[in-house]
Amino acid sequence: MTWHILGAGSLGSLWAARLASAGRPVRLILRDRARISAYEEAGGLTLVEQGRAQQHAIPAELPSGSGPISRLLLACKAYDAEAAVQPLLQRLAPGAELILLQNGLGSQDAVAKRLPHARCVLASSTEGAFREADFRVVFAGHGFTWLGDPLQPAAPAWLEELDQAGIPHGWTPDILSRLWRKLALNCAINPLTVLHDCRNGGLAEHPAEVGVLCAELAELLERCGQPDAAEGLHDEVLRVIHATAANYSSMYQDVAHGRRTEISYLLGHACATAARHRLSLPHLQGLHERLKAHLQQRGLPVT
Ligand code: NAD
Ligand code: KPL
Repeated sequence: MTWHILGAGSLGSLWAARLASAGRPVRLILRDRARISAYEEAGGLTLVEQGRAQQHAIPAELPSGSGPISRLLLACKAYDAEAAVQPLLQRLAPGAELILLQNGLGSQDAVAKRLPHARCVLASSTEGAFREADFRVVFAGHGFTWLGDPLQPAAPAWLEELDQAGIPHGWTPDILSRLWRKLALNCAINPLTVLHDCRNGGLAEHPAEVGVLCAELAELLERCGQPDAAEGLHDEVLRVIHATAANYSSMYQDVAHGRRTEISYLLGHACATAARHRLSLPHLQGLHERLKAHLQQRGLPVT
């Protein structure tokens, strides 16, 4: 079965190149004719691994292309996900499966609501990749991708294809817990690195601020039925700060490059969930306000 991949960015290109190298049929879905022309001019996707570049001439098509789609990897940013699936609705075959690779929470529900007849598999990834140029992606760090379907615990047969493609992954019956845990880690670290203008390790200078955020995030996770995601959160945040001390967080990099952030699907989602549960989390809400003001000052979207 063909893997349709929407989003030839960092993670989409990584998956596309690995699946194509393993002999799986892959087709990229690019936004418009201009992107298709640019792609053709580039001669395909280039993946750089350990300094070695390899080009993959994977066929590309428009969202309005003609063939049915049975398996779709949605590899765009959370804020693009709902709009990105809209033009594909007519093409989805009965029983189609989507893999939603978005970080944070909120976009997955928005996509699933538009596709009541498709299976949505959610993913939470710690793989690292970045775009060096258009259609040229650098594999930046080994990670792992958790996959799961909150509505259907049985693992799909195509996981075997991920094994063959060398995509490190695991199937979990509790993907929401994984997504909440990552969201909490990202909320405790990423906004503070932006506001303090520092690498992850710089947060070691702000232990009280980190501690109080972790306590509020753990309270939120408990209240919204995710006690496992709350377990040992503060310790893990400290461990990640230490282990990734030299790195700039993904949100820091987005802001530094003048790119839109996924704030609405991280802090925004956490604060909206707290409000729905009538939970007062003053530090988290204050952080959200400070981050929005910071983004606004730089002309970046606050959603
Ligand atoms: P990216 O910006 O590199 O790539 C997204 C691609 O989607 C872009 O090429 C964009 O043009 C394309 N796109 C957006 N809307 C589209 C549309 N309507 N039609 C066709 N293409 C469209 O993003 P990324 O870094 O690969 O991130 C994807 C998701 O994975 C994010 O939620 C991110 O937080 C998460 N993630 C990324 C990494 C990483 O290392 N890059 C690691 C873990 C998680
Ligand atoms: O995932 C991250 C990111 O930068 O987005 C880490 C390294 C965990 C920091 O939150």
